[in-house]
Amino acid sequence: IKLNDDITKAMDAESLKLDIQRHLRFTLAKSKYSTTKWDKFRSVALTALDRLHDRWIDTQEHYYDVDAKRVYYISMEFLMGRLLDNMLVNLDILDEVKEALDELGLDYDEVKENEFDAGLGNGGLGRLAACFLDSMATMGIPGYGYGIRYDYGIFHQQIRNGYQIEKPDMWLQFGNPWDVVRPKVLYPVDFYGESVPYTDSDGQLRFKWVNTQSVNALAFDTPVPGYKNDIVNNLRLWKASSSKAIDFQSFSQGEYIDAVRDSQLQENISRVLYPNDKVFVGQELRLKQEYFLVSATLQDILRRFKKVHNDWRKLPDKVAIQCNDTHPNLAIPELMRVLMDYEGLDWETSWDITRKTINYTNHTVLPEALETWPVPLMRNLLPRHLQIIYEINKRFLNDVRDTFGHDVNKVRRMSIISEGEKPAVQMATLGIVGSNKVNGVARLHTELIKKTIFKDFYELYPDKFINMTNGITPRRWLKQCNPRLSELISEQIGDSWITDLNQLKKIDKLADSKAFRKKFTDVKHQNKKDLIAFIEAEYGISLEPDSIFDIQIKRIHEYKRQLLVALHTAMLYNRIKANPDAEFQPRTVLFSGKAAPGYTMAKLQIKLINSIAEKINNDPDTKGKLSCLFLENYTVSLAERLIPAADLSEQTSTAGMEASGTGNMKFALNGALTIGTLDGANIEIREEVGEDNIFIFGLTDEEVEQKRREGYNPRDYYDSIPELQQVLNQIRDGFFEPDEPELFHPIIRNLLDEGDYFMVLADFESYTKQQQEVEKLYKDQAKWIKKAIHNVARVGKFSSDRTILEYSKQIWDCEQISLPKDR
Ligand code: DL6
Repeated sequence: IKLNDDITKAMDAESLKLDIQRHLRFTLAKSKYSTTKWDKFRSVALTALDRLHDRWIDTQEHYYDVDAKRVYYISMEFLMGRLLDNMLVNLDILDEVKEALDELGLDYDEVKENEFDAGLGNGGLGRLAACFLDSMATMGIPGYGYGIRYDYGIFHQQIRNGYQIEKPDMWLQFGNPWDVVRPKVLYPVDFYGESVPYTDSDGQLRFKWVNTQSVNALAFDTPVPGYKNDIVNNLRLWKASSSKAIDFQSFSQGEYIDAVRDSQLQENISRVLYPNDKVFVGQELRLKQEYFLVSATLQDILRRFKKVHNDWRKLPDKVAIQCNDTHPNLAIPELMRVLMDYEGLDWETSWDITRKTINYTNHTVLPEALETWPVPLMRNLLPRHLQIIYEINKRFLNDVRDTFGHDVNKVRRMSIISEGEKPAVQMATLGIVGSNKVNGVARLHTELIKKTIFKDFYELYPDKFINMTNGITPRRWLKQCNPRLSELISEQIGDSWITDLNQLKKIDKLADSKAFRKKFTDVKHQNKKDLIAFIEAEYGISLEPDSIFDIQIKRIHEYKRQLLVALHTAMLYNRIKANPDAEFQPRTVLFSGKAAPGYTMAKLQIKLINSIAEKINNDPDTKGKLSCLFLENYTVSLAERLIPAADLSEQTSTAGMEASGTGNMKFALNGALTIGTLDGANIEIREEVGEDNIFIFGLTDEEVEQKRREGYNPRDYYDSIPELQQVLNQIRDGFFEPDEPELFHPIIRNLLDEGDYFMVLADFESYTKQQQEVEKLYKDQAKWIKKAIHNVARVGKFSSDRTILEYSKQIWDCEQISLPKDR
């Protein structure tokens, strides 16, 4: 190989080929006999990194040069998925890399399969953070993601005999090719100890946090490129590293295990992602993780600020912090602590700076998800923070009394510390009191938080609450995952839609063109065939491409109501059995999603879906008519395969319970029609695509509330809907699980005897009626495809670029930046 500097910079296929070969030989030291698949992937990743690092340094230097206001997105979760495609697309060298690999006798699609998904998140909240990173870089927002580099991300799900089994996620087993360790970016994070008062040289009462135990946070950086704009932002993830590698005293006494045990325990902080979605687990290790993230991140942010500024009052002009849910809300007492205890500022100034700098996003109204840390736990782990929180609360409640008078109940409801037998710190309240803006993630959700969980606070601070409807990045969720549709669109309207998704409106009128519809249909058909081939290879099941691909993929949770889809599927099966010769609209029902390991009901629902699927798939009467499959181990990569092939997107949550949803946006953007409730962002999707182009069913959030108030009896529905009764009886009597006939009794009890909290039965009839409309429409392919095209054309609003620009203008008050041309 002839080496010259330029091959690390040039973007043509020939140079890329040379760089890939160079990395194989000189970085990885592999011969043609020893090269593995992983090496091939890594050498391509390293080739991309050569180009990324250059732009990364330039971008970061430029932010200093122009003294940019920076945005810090702090999140316990970043569900990044695979990065290779994204890096190459945003660098605009995907085609060249494909060509280079082709010349080397390698297939790009095979090479990219060797990357592990970075699954450092549970679901929507973590994936939103990942979409936001892409949009911040693409929109020229000086954004930084801060999170934890878990050794183990979301568990690997296996389905064995229909049950979910959790296995560790070994994403780092060969190392992470994308990140760069920064051994010198290492901060101590303290825990335990006590807060002691002293008087400073000015006679001021101050506090010192002493006798602490300390862990180090070590930085790992991943480049985050914008789309074709040379900007490369940074995702910094912290790994816990022991402050003393081994205890030399015990080591020298030969107690080797004891010597390493302590350091192991300290490093457990970043060992594993908590796999719970929407349920608060009040474990000390989780609180440690949250503080670990916040402390290291603030030290880093403030160090960067201090490099060029010496007036702390300027902090809100140069720094905006966004807390992704309440998990990082300890940033509020932590910033107060640093400003007062280290920088010597007074309370009022520190409070003013803190409140102007920090913002908090709420992602759920479900009460069981709200974080409330027991006071004794926090006192033990973070005594100085608890003291600050008490002081914040004292002052805040004085304001409440000043505004509302001595309304004892109100004061109790609004207190940051809930009193009673088990006093606890209310992290959402802390977030509201200590922040500049609080936002919900879809219009209905924001209205609901103002009316329900945060009602008192909305009365006190009406201007603090703001809506930021979620979005998804068009790079990953259309350009990358659906290259056929992307090319078809670009062929018609050019490719400005990639960074300006409203441009898709231009294809709206093409719905009337037969020729365009034909091409659109072919794209969907090919995508379905790709998925069919994948499923055939993985599961040995063959699917019918002309059937409706009816897909529900998301975390398994009762409020999302996978059960509704499962009951409907079982009902369709009964219809086939009752009338095997009748005409039947073929349908393929696909599910995927993980249940929290301790969520018994959700896990039982997975088993039920698998039992129903088994019955259907093994019955010759269903052949060519109905198939059902639960795909194991739902990941970002699996979503990228499924969404482009979908005809129907299932968004069936009980109205009022899904804050936004983002899967709903991904499906519509890829030409699937939605069947959904008036919940979360479904409402805004309906508004955009038009009510003729979406199947809405079920109770509204207000009707749900009314029914709950007035008394809801699910048995009324069981008694009056024969097909529903039949399915429920079958489940109860072991029809789908003859060897264990009572297995699903808890599900039936929950629906019929325990009040059916999520109102599955109340919405069943309306859902099945809309499903009939689906079938009717699907038979008229011209009409169906027209509506599918309208969906693609009209969902531009749901680009995360739009969301990020709204945050930038209305919350962060920061500018879009572009790099100088002559850099
Ligand atoms: O905002 C992102 C995402 C929404 O789209 C989902 O509707 C919502 O359920 C999810 N919320 C959470 C909250 N978990 N906790 N805590 O994951 O956020």
